[in-house]
Amino acid sequence: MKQASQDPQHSTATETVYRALRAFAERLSRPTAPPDGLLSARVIGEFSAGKTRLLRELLGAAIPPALFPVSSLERQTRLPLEITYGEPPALTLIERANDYDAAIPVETLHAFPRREELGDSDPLRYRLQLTITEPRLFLPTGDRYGEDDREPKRLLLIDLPGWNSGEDALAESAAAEIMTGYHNLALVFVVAANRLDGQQNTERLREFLAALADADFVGEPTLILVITHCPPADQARLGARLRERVETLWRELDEDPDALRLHSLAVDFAELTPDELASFRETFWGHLLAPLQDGSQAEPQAAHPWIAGLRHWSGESDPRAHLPLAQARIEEARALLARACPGGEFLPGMNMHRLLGLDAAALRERLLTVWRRQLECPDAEQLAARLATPVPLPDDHPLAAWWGQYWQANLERALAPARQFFARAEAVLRQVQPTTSDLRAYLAGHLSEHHRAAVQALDSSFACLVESAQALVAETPPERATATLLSLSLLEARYTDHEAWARGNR
Ligand SMILES: Nc1nc2c(ncn2[C@@H]2O[C@H](COP(=O)(O)OP(=O)(O)O)[C@@H](O)[C@H]2O)c(=O)[nH]1
Ligand SMILES: [Mg+2]
Repeated sequence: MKQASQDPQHSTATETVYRALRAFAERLSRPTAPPDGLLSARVIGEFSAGKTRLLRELLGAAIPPALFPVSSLERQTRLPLEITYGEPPALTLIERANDYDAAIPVETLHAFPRREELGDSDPLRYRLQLTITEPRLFLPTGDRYGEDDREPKRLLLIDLPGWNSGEDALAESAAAEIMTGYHNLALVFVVAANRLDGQQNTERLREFLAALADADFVGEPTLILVITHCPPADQARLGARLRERVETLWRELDEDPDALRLHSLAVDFAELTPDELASFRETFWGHLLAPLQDGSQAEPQAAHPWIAGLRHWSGESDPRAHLPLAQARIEEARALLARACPGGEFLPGMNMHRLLGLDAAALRERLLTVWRRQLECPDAEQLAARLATPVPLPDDHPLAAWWGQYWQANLERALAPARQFFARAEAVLRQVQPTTSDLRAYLAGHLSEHHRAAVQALDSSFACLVESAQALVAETPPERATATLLSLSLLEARYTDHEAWARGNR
């Protein structure tokens, strides 16, 4: 075995399975972008409050530096910046007035545009769309909009132009129109600590809460308050003060205080240690995604991100659907081989004596007819079809490598000798001549060894695996079936390698 594993030309079964499992893991870790959902989380606040900075701090590692949204004291953000899941990361100018409109790509951008580069694109019609590979923007069980729709969707995180920038229609338009989305996960209100008491911010907060009360949410209306530029010493106090103010405004709107999920986070991004930033991120994402966790105990979002993907396999893409066919092929091959040689004889009851008087062609005809009747198979094509390796999984299936390199390769190894045996048997039967003296001995001499090899190929540890795997067909959930199948394949490969090693050492 040692030698085999050092020789790249001759990799062991275990190495093959490991490689296939790595390919599987890689594919699952990079889900292809699902369609846009209707679900959004909007980040709003005054110009320069720290909205863009917040998003950068949350997503930093996932954003390619060139596409980094500009966060500065200049009035940069004029168009809404929509951030969502996509591979590879890209920045695109899109036309999309409402979250429920399809995004029409206008231009691919290779760097975050300066304000003047965007010309006079109407912020009520155009957005910048930044797609990044942040798994939290990938909603494996959908956007919770339709009752039954559990198809994966992507979440839109939207950085809106701030108010107080003086001239923008968007920033200054009515709260209801821009501050809330069509279907909201949560709203994020960002305010700088030293602007907490600003008259305009309080006014905006009131308008904004009124809009929030009317908006559609996944669960309860959820508001996350983020106070930026906030020195640690003031964080608890200012956080509490803003909360109280929101609660008061909420009551003044005659809204039920218990119906608002309110979170407040006070932070100074410039002062965060890496650990503090990590913990800020966790807290923020926890608050933001909390509404998606509710009422979904059966399929927790916190579960392994692959699970939702695996649960999505259906029909032909569900590997379980292919297990019975593999077992059927193996059984069919065994049955055909048994019929080929009942009681250790290839054509029992047939001998040259019974073929007396036939010329070579008639003799051949007769033997093939008897042979096929014995096999219960009318012709060679059908025989080959019954022993064919089933079709592969589509190339884009995450299990395609494992399926092709392990499952199908082993199934082929199990079935090919049977196919070869039957092809050979046909050829051997066609060569029987009127002068052949002992049919039984002739057939045994030409076929016994191949028959034995074909039977043996079906008596493998892989064939055992296929048989036990049938128990997985009815097993739910599918991810468990897949996990079991993969573990079994690794065990089987190790066993096969050990066997080969033991044989070599005998
Ligand atoms: N020191 C410090 N600077 C911040 C903080 N939050 C934002 N900034 C800076 O304030 C400026 C305006 O922030 P930006 O995110 O562009 O504000 P926006 O207009 O709301 O998007 C930028 O230079 C940010 O880096 C913070 O918590 N502490
Ligand atoms: Mg900004």
